[in-house]
Amino acid sequence: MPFTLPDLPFAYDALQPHFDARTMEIHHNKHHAGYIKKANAALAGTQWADASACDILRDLDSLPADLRSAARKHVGGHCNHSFFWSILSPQGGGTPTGTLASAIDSTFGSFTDFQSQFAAAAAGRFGSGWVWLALKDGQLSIIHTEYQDSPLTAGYTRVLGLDVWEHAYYLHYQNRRGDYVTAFWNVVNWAQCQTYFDQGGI
Ligand code: MN3
Repeated sequence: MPFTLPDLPFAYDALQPHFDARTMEIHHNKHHAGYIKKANAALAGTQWADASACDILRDLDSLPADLRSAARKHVGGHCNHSFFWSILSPQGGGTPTGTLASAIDSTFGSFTDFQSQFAAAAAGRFGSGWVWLALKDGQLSIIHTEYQDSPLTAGYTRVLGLDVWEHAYYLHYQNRRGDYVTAFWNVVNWAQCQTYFDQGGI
């Protein structure tokens, strides 16, 4: 089955005023859809045409070099954005609870310390990429990836992620990436992140 664009679990304007409707619409319906179109074109007729996006990214080195480059960009873009939509919610924000909250406290010091370190990683990501709260060997860490590289390719699983490409914030925040990161905390679906954490990340 070729990849298809997943519906957003909320309306384009549902995350306002934090993420504006026009950005969400273009981000989902143009950018994410574009990655899917290019991923499907690259994989059509190959043995990976029916594989899951995550499986491809976990074993990217098994692809021939010409396909690997396209999959890294476009399957990566599809997988990253599908995850991103899932951890956003109009009812989001607040703080994590339960075992994820405990793990964040023990790893980073406190939730506030975690937020500071995550924001610093987002600010330090030069150019386009993503910042993640990721798991490896049961250990939480903040990592960042360039372009559409997936944490899965580096052996991590994901608990939380933030797209810091300019297309994710430029219409509303222009060059103010820090303000976008601050706004992000108001729309994080911590219940979903807890679900991912419970399963060892996805
Ligand atoms: Mn994006």
